[in-house]
Amino acid sequence: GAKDWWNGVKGMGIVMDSVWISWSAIHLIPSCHCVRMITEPTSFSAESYFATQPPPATLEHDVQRVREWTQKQVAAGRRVVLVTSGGTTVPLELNVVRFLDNFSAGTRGATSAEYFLKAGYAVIFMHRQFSLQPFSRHYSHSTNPFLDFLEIETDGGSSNPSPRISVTPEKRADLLEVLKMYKAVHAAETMLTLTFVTVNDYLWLLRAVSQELSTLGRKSLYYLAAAVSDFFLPRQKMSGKGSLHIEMDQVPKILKPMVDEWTPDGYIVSFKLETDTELLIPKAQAALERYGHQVVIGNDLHQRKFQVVFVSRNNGSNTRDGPQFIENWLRIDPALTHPGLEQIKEIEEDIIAELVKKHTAWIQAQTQANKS
Ligand code: PAZ
Repeated sequence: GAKDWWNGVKGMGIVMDSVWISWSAIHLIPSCHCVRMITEPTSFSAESYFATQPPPATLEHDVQRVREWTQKQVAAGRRVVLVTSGGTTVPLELNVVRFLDNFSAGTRGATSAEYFLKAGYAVIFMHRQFSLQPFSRHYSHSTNPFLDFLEIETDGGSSNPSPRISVTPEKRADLLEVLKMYKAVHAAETMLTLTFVTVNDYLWLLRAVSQELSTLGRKSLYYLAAAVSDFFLPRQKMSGKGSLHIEMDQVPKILKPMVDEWTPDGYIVSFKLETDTELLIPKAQAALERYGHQVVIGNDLHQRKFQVVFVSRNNGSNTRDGPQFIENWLRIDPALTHPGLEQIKEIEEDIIAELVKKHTAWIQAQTQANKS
C-alpha cells in the first residue's frame, strides 16, 4: 500500500520536496486517467535485469571511447578511478514526461574527481547529465555565476565596436588556478566524461565501464558516489497511453556481480547515505559482508559536507581476536564549509587523501600476498 510505496521512495534517497513535486505531477493527470500505486517489488537479478531492459542508444559509442582512453592511461602507467556522480531518474512512462528523481547535485562526485586528478589518477567522470562537473562547479550558475565577475572594458568609449572583456581583479587568482588545472587535464587527456540520466542508463554504463577497466586490475579504483534509485519501473510495465500504473521493482544489487565478475581485481568504494547517523555503521558493515568489496563510506544527509565514516574489513595482522570491521571518522569544522568564505575547506580533499593511502597499501598487500 501507500506506506510501502513511501518506504520504497525513501529508500531511493528522494527528499520530501521532490516526492511531493512528483506526487502532485501525478495528481495533475486529467481525471479520466486512473492512478494506481502498488509496490510489491520483484527481485531482478543482475542477469535478468540486463536480459530484459534495453541498453541506452549511446552505449556502444561510450564503450569505444572508454576503451581507447583506457589504453592511453595503461600506456602512461596511470591508476584510473571511475567516479560516479549525481542522481538517477526513474521514468514513469514510455514517452517520458513524468519521472521520479532525487536531490543529488553531484557536488561530492565533481569535487572528488578534482582531488583524484590532483593526486595523479586518471578519472572517468560518469555523471548525471547537467549535474555539477569538475572545475566548472566553481562557477555554478546558482552560487557563483561567472557573468558576475566579467567586466567590459570601455577604452575608446561605449561606442567601441569590439571592447575587451576582463576578469574582476579580486576573482583573477582563483580563476587562474582553476583554469590552469582544467587546461592541464585537457592537454594530458586524463579525464573522460560520460553521462547518464535514468537508472537504466547508469546500470548499463557501470557494467560496461567496469568490464573495460578490469584490464587495469588493481590499478583501478571505483568511487560510487552517485545516488542510485533502489526502485525502477521495468519497461514492460510502463504505460504507453491512458492510465498511469506505477508498479515498481527493486533495482538489482549490482555490487555483487561487480565484485565477483565485472572487475574482480578492482578496489571498490561505495557510499551509504542515511538520515539517521546511528544506522551508518551497521548498514555499512552489512554491505561489506554482503558484497565483499573494500570500503563503504557512510554519510548522513545533513552532515555529509563535514563528516563521513570509512568502514572496512579489519585485515591487519592482529585480527584473530580483534574486531571484524574498522571504522574511521573523518571530520572537518562545519564553519569552514560555507560557500561564500574566502578559504573554504572541502571534506573531499581528506576523503581522497585517505583513499589514495588505502588503495596504495592494498595494492602492496595484494602484490606481497601473490609473491608468497
Ligand atoms: O551529490 P551530493 O554531493 O549532493 O550528494 C552526495 C551523496 C550524498 C549522494 C553521496 O555522498 C552518497 O552518499 N551517495 C550514495 C547514495 C546512496 O545510494 O546511498
